[in-house]
Amino acid sequence: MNAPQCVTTWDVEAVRADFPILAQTVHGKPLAYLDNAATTQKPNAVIDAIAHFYRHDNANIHRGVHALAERATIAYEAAREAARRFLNARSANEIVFVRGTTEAINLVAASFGARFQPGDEVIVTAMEHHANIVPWQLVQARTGIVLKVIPMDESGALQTEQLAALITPRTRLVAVTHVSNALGTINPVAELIAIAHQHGVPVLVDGAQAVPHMPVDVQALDADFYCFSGHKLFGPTGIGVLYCKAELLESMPPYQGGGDMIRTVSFEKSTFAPPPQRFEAGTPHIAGAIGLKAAIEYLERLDRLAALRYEQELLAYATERLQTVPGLKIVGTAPEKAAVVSFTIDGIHPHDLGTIVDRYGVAIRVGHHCAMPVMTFFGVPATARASFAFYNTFAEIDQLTDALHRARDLLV
Ligand code: C6P
Repeated sequence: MNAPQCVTTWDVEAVRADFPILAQTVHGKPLAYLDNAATTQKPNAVIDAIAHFYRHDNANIHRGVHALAERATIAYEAAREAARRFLNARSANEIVFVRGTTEAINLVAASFGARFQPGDEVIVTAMEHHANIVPWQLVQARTGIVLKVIPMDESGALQTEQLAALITPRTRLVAVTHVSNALGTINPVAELIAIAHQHGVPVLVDGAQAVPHMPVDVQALDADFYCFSGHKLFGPTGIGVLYCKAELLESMPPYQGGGDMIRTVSFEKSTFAPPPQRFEAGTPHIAGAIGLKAAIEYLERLDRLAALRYEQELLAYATERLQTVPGLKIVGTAPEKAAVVSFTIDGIHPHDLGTIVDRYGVAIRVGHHCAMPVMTFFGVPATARASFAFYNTFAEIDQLTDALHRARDLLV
């Protein structure tokens, strides 16, 4: 298969110029950064926004009356509005800033989960990241809830039709990943939400691997909770978003206590601020929120549908090219996939693969990808994973394929 260089109008070289880190060599080879599901690289717009904040506006928010405090507060709240726009939430009050997807789910588990009773049920999918399994197991240990799992088939596609049968009058939440980080599977979340809502059950969507690839509209999905991490969206680490429908968020108790989340405090009793402040105790990651806003605005300047089409071409090309490597098996072949390819090569441990391709300038992730139940399902201890962003190129896929051929020559 020849690289389909001209299929889309996507100007990948122009986009790459926005990401200074990409223009480097590693071990004397051009860097091919194919570990975007772990974290994405940052455009100049994000780097500059963070530097600008610390150079000119740095102050704590919501507390000061001085000029810098006012500027920092306005910038932080503008970031909330950008996140609202990005997800098409109805109100900025439905946007809670958190450290990332992991903290978002832990917040929901601790706060919304506080109402669960022994025997109540939470339903997840067979392809969840540990971040959407372990918080529910912590609730389970405290409260005695039951964790149920929607199965997937041998391709890694979710058996969506199984959901209705798993729901009972005790089901309190369905918590599903939008896109699997280990397999790339895109789950039909609109359909899952519709099924759950027919039974009056709210739905949490882990959007960590979805938002970097596709536009998301929480109102169109009718998601009750939706969360993502800034660092996987070309923004900074340590900042993320939990979207929650206003009426649900209003009904939830605080997650952490401290400054900036209260209305009144005495030694006898405290009363709490309304959402989202109720859920943002302490000084938040102000610069992170400002960097995330810059990332969102950067994405808003791109043609995201063209980016998605381009990534799908990268996925098709990588799927074809990688299969020229003898003994290579792709793990996760669902019909609907984001640009993620997990694979094994007979006779080579994925960690050795990762180390060797790094010598050829190629960055991929190897391991269980914090999705051990997925590895167990496919009967492998680990996989190698190439995950793409809209700044990757067909030439980088060739570079990966060549490096894998060499690894095989060396090790098998
Ligand atoms: N997946 C990966 O390499 P945090 O760490 O909180 O930003 O995101 C956690 C998380 C939650 N859900 C999904 C679907 C994810 O993919 C991740 C992070 C990275 O696949 C690191 S393990």
